[in-house]
Amino acid sequence: MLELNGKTRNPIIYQGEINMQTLKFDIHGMHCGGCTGKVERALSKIDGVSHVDVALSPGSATVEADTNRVTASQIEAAITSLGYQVKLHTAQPGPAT
Ligand SMILES: [Cu+2]
Repeated sequence: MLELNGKTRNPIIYQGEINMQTLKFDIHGMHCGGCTGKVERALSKIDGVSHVDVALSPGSATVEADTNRVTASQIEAAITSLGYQVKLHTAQPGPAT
């Protein structure tokens, strides 16, 4: 809706709306600080990503991103292209296995 209190609002405001989310990824294949640094640098460069924290053991990345500008699968693709296996870590409890 572009009307608020009878005033038409600038659509630019809506285009610029941000949706910050913290995404956690499990990463396999990193074996040293060079690997974590490589992932961290690659993810930091992605437009919409504001903060990246990569851990070596267990391999994971915590990414704060504006999901209106970048999707989890784009981040996954960036990690995959470096040669690592990655899976979006869901915080919700899954079915018991
Ligand atoms: Cu390494």
